[in-house]
Amino acid sequence: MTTDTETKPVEQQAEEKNVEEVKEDVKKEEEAAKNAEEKSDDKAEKEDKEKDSSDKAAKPKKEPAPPKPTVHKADYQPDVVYLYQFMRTPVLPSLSPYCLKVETWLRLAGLKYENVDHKMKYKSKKGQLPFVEVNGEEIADSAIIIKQLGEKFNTDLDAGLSPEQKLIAHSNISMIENHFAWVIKFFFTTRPELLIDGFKLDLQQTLQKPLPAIILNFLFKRKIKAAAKKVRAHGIGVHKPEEIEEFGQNDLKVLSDLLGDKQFFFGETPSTLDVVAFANLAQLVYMDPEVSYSLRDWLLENCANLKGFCDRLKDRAFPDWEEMCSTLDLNSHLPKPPPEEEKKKEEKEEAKEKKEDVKEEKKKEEEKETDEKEKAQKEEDAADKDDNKKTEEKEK
Ligand SMILES: N[C@@H](CCC(=O)N[C@@H](CS)C(=O)NCC(=O)O)C(=O)O
Repeated sequence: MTTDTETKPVEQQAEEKNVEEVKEDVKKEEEAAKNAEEKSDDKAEKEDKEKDSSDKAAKPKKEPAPPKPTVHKADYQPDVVYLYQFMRTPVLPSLSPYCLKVETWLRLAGLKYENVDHKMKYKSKKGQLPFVEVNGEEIADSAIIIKQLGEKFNTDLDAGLSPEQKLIAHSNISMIENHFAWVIKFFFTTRPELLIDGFKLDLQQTLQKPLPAIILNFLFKRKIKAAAKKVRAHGIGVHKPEEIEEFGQNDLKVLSDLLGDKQFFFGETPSTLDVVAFANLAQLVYMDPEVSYSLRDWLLENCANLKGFCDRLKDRAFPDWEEMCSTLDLNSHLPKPPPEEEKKKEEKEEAKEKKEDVKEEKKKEEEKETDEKEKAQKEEDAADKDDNKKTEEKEK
């Protein structure tokens, strides 16, 4: 009797072994995440208990030690926002509309920020991306990030809106994020090739795992499956694809009519609604045109003003868009340290300038010395002359 293993080719056995190992890793990761969640619940419970007992005792207490920073970026600069998000793609700065929303907002608000190259290792304490760290504190969820950073740095893109415009903004942001975004997620999760080809993804770079293609595909499909479950849980996923596409068209029509021929939704200056609309529409508008996608084609045909709007916001917030998509650099907005050759050249030039400065200084000192010598000589001559004159007068 032969066993199953004996009858399979060696390569197939190796691949299966790899897949099994990855499954084991993924299981471990999931357990670690669960433990972290439980730990954080336990911690909260412990903190509540401690608070209760300290309230009861009501004794004067020692000043508590300042809390230790619980952030990943320990060497942070004060007031710099550290953004944790997904990797760049060759067509879009981020696959996630929530990450693109935060980065676009940071740029329009003019805040100092840096993307942390975390190699897809971290998620927020809420288990998602994006999150930010600022002055040793984590803030998670795109809407909460924008609200809290706006308050902290006194920036509000909506300060110029009337109360009625604020209501319109609120309801449209809600429509985009709680309805339209799920339409897009439905298509991405039922047709993963839309994501892979439409965003020209290299799975090794996207997932930041140096694994064979077969394993990367397995991991990616696993993520897509988990996302598809969420789409069904949202409720939209129970409908037929053509019905869901129509839902998407209806939302796009609302946005297109609201925008009309204005530059941005409320005039010439972008507001938070512009940021949210851009971050979600960009997924359709900038997807590789070679990849067929009927909702994108419908948008371009029937809502041309939305494409113009995306281009305007992109130019305003991302002058380095082409660079970041071609180099996949997370921080193309930051000045680069000079490359080694340039650095050497600069150092040489600095040394040369210093040498010349020293020479000049020496020359000046010598000239000063000569001047002083000449002056002293003159004074001496004058004194001699004076003495001679006095002696002559005495002799007379
Ligand atoms: N409400 C959150 C939504 C963020 C969100 O859904 N993030 C997704 C990616 S688009 C995520 O991190 N999912 C977990 C995962 O990919 O593992 C926000 O606005 O930031």
